[in-house]
Amino acid sequence: MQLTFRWYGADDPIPLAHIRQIPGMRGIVAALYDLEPGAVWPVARLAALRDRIEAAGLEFRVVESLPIPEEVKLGGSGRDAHIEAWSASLRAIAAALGPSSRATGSEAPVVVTYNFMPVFDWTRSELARELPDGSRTLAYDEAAVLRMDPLSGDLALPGWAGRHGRDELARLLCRYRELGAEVLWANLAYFLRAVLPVAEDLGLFLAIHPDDPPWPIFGLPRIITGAASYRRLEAISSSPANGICLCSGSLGCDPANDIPAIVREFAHRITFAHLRNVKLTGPRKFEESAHYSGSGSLDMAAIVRAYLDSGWDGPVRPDHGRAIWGEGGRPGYGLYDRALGAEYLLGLFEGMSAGMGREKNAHRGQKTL
Ligand code: DNO
Repeated sequence: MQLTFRWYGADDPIPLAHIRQIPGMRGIVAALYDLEPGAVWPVARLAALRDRIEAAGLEFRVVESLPIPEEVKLGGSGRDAHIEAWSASLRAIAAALGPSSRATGSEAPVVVTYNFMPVFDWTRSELARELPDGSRTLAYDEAAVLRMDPLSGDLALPGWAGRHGRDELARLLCRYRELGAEVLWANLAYFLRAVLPVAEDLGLFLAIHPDDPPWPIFGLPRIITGAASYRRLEAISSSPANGICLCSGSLGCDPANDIPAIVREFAHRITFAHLRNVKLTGPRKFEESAHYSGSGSLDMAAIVRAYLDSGWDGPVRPDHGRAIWGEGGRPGYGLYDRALGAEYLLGLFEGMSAGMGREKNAHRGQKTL
């Protein structure tokens, strides 16, 4: 596996040099975050980002995310032009990072993460809940979310830039509520049938992020919620580019999702692994915990075991961290707790893969990670 870390570019208070000091850290997960959904990404800006990351001794092979305009998800009249623009950004990504770019020394495939969540990306009701150990974390309580009015203007969601004005947001919510899950699926299929051949030609791998949390919110449909969704996704296209970003923390909020079983069933589709824990505190209620199994509800060792048993290889990132040791900054995306998470994951992978390869390599004294 390749250990990676999400970095928000020039706006990120965390220097690349600090990320470089996390043992085993190999790659940066980044994007052109200042560009609006629908904009074509310029090759020169991607190349500049790549150069900056490489100058810090890291590699840039994973894009998260290339956002999809609402008109595509809604199946609106302008969708073809937006899909063409999205494909043009794929070409730019391939030119800057892909096999046709200058030699980066990396053989790792280039992955492009996206999601198909209407309007809001990941949603929480609290951004800084204090835990008994004094750290602060993101939390979700369905009852609190149901009391929120997304039109009130003061909704502070971590994954939502609030880019729509009140009237536009009201129109969007209305259109999605009328659309329903089946049409959203049809619109995803339409999108994938257009972009997968482009990605495949360019040698890129897409990675759809699950809906977080994996159930409808504010009456909006959400469709990437567990194993059944992945079976349906695979039925749309068997292209190798039709990949999954398996986020243990997002799917793990629903206790019906057995993450190790999902990893085993879909390892061949997983192009990017987000590994984080979550503590379920009641029905549709959870707190983001530290990565360690003992801190949350997921058995992280069983999840890593499922990846290793499946012979899976690919980019992995620690996901959200708590705010610890007085660190402020972007909710979920500080340095310290994610670095602890990275080391914990590295330990699980190293310990288990050493165990698995011991018989094979013991006589040669080889490292097996
Ligand atoms: C949250 C992230 C998501 C993810 C997008 C991918 O921390 O995992 O915002 O980047 O959903 O498109």
